[in-house]
Amino acid sequence: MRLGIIGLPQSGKTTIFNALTGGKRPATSSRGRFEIHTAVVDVPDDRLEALSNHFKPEKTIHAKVTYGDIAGLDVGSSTDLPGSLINQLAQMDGFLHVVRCFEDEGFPHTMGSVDPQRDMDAMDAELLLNDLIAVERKRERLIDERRKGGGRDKAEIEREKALFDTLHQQLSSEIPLRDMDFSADDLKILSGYGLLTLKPVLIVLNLGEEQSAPDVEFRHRKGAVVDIKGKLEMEIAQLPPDEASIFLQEYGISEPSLKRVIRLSYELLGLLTFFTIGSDEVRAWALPRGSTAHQAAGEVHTDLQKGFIRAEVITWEDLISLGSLGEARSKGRLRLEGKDYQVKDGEVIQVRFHI
Ligand SMILES: Nc1nc2c(ncn2[C@@H]2O[C@H](COP(=O)(O)OP(=O)(O)O)[C@@H](O)[C@H]2O)c(=O)[nH]1
Ligand SMILES: [Mg+2]
Repeated sequence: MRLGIIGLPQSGKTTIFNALTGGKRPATSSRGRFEIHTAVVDVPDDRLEALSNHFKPEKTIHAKVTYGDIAGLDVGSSTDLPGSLINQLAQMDGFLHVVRCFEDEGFPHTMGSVDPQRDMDAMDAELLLNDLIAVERKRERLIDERRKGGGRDKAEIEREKALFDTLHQQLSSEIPLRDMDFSADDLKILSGYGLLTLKPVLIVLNLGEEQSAPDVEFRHRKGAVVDIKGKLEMEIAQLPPDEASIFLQEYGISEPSLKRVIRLSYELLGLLTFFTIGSDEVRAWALPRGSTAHQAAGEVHTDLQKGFIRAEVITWEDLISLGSLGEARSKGRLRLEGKDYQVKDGEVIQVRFHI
């Protein structure tokens, strides 16, 4: 799962990337220049910690999210976004949109004043415009295709045309595509187009040290807003753990602030977590909500999916209170489920398979 960190130049993208990843990239802004840096982050999970404390495996492996710090996205320029940038954005599963709230005279805002609502709306509009252009191009291609004939089934072309007409209508009324409800078939058609406003977004208000969150209006149905003291959190993320906890106390920061952003972005992507317990390893896995036991097996290993017979399922709490998979099995507390079983968040899964 890949999340792109976007925002205006100097909004604090690199700073927040460093805070999330414990990284040390210099917080310089490469204005106007497209650049991307990525890092993989463990998703914090108290349930995994509990399982690990209980089973004491050699290895405890977290579910992962990849963050990309994407520089070079600006608003209000008269030209289209560069293709290489759009390509990168299109490959993301969702966005963290960083909005500058901090005041810093050393780094004046490029628009002369700090105004979170203005910046947030401007970036939203930029992404929307980009989708509108893409949708218009697609409609023209469909009209061409219909005129020439001979290729695809006519009804199929008409169906796509109708879909893209609806998108066009929505975008023209400034509604991001993520706020629409699509059928699974429509989503399948759209999945190849990398439309940016279809992707989930988490607005991250980047606050100064002494600041509390300003009142901004997030005008859309789907998405969420969080605030974070970016620079302070980055500095803490780079301290050795014992110094970090002293620092946190001094500033009265509840530790989970970073954790909260990571977990929220995970939820935003519509993921659930399931666990596997091996002889030497306790592991958390990410899976889109609604996935089946068969898909969960495939996430762990293709052999498990190919040779899938049954899944043994139990909640993480029940497993801990019963003590072990063996105990749970002998007490008849491991549920046997088939291929199409929908996995639920927090379940421990053991796949029975043949090779
Ligand atoms: N005072 C203050 N400065 C910040 C904060 N976040 C970022 N900055 C500063 O703003 C400048 C731009 O930040 P950077 O992360 O490079 O922004 P980017 O261009 O969006 O990647 C840097 O000098 C940062 O140190 C913050 O929360 N408070
Ligand atoms: Mg940067």
